[in-house]
Amino acid sequence: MKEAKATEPSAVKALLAQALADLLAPLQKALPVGEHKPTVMMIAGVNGAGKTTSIGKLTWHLSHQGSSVLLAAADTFRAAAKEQLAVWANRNNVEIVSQEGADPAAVAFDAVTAGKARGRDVVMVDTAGRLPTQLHLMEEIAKIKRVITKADATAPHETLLVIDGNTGQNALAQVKAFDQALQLTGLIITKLDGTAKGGVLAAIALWAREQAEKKQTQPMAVYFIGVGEKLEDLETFDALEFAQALIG
Ligand SMILES: Nc1nc2c(ncn2[C@@H]2O[C@H](COP(=O)(O)OP(=O)(O)O)[C@@H](O)[C@H]2O)c(=O)[nH]1
Ligand SMILES: [Mg+2]
Repeated sequence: MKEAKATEPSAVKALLAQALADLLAPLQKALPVGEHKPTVMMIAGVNGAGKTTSIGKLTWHLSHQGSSVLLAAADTFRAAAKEQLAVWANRNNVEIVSQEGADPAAVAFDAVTAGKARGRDVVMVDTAGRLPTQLHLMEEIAKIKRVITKADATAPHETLLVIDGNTGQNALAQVKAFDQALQLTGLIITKLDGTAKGGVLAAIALWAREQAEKKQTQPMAVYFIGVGEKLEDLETFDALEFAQALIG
């Protein structure tokens, strides 16, 4: 502020938004689709974060870009979960792989195998919600990932964590725990259509930068934000827009 001789509140706000945008910029990346056929994505997160809804919206987004999508109902804990995903599959007019009373890893395996056999561009694997403290469930989701790799040695190509934008600082703990279990490649932040602004993303960006430096890798991406419950309510992440909305 001294350097820019900013005294007006609006000028200070703009500088703050720019500083935040610079911090978030490395997270802004386009979701790569097309390098692998199928591109296999698994979607993880706590209960109610918006995993299934985001898969529905992402299916719409990718279909409109010309990709053929296959969904895997690997949330086998609740009968309703499969039906919920089937509703999104119907809305998008895409196929879904599910099994009665099956093991989630087996459903994921079948879906990846079917995606290859049917020549689909994208396979998305829905999973049951779980808390990082439920260690047996964290172990189970790591197993789902390993079994996906058995169906396709290069898969999963994306391992995404869905975070509810209302979560606050606990979101960072979620990112750390799911990353440890799954080596996340990206995030989707949901419910940014309400009062939530997703400020915790600043802490996540700092952590992601540290991790990337330590491991000499690219930081994980924030691919999309959820801004409602309809098919079209998914937007690609824009660091500057996000920062400006946060500063207000
Ligand atoms: N307003 C709003 N609601 C959302 C958004 N994403 C998901 N939801 C709602 O959050 C609730 C939980 O979503 P769901 O996809 O079932 O979560 P899951 O348990 O992670 O699969 C549902 O009522 C969704 O309609 C979003 O971006 N905005
Ligand atoms: Mg769900």
